Amino acid sequence: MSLPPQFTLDSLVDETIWLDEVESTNSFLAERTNSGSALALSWNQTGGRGRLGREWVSPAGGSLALSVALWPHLVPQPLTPEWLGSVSLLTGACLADAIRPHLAEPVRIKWPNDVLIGGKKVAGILGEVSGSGRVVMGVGLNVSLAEAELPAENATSLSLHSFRPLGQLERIIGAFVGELRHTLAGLDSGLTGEKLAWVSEQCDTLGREVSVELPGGVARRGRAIKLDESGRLSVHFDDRGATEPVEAADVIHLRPAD
Ligand code: BT5
Repeated sequence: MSLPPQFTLDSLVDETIWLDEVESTNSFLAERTNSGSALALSWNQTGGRGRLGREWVSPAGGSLALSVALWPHLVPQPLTPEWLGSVSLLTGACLADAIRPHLAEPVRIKWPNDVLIGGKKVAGILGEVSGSGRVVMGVGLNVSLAEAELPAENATSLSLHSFRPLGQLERIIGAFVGELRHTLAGLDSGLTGEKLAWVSEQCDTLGREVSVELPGGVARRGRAIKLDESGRLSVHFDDRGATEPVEAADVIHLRPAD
């Protein structure tokens, strides 16, 4: 890695670990006993995990798996669900912000954990807490996948847009990790003020008609109104005529005609 001085990864985390092959960079960091911050990266992740037991597919060499074991001094004790929810959202916002200067197209986030280009998923985020209380945020980023290599219908990759990987990817990673560290400082009080406004601005879900798929398979339609201080999405549901916060769910963006 030859990052510009302000983005030197070694100055941002205690350890940077490139892995030739790994089952899951999240599991790798969660299982380590070191207590500092760390970044694990691999171009060859063989058993990537998504949320709710789903699979994350990283075709070798074209999709980057990276995980950050968060800086212990920035993680509140005890951990609260509000803080964790906020950090997952912020991680997506930090990544989108780091990618944006390198692309001509808008880069947006989708609640709760996707980064989108042109409405398609270029990255997914998985936040986990290990048995020892270590918080690991994982990112799967599709970098140079060709159309035929995309592992899911609504997927895209950076190089299918105006992105030319060499050199820029290192800057994106450095800017992402630096921004994440900066953003986590002072988050104890929740996602408030400028941080909430900053994430909301980037969130493509807000203002849209959505279908909210709740655990258990129930889907409800409504309009996404706002994000709250815990990173939850407030939805005005058509069936009840009321606005309610949603936390563990998937959201489908519906076009006006749906
Ligand atoms: C996510 O889950 O989007 C979180 C993905 C996190 C992956 C990273 S890689 C580094 C770290 N180590 C891990 O083991 N995991 C993390 P979810 O919202 O549940 O989305 C999963 C769904 O996205 C799948 O069911 C597919 O439909 C789709 N999908 C799978 N692979 C994809 C890809 N490469 N690009 C776009 N979509 C994909």
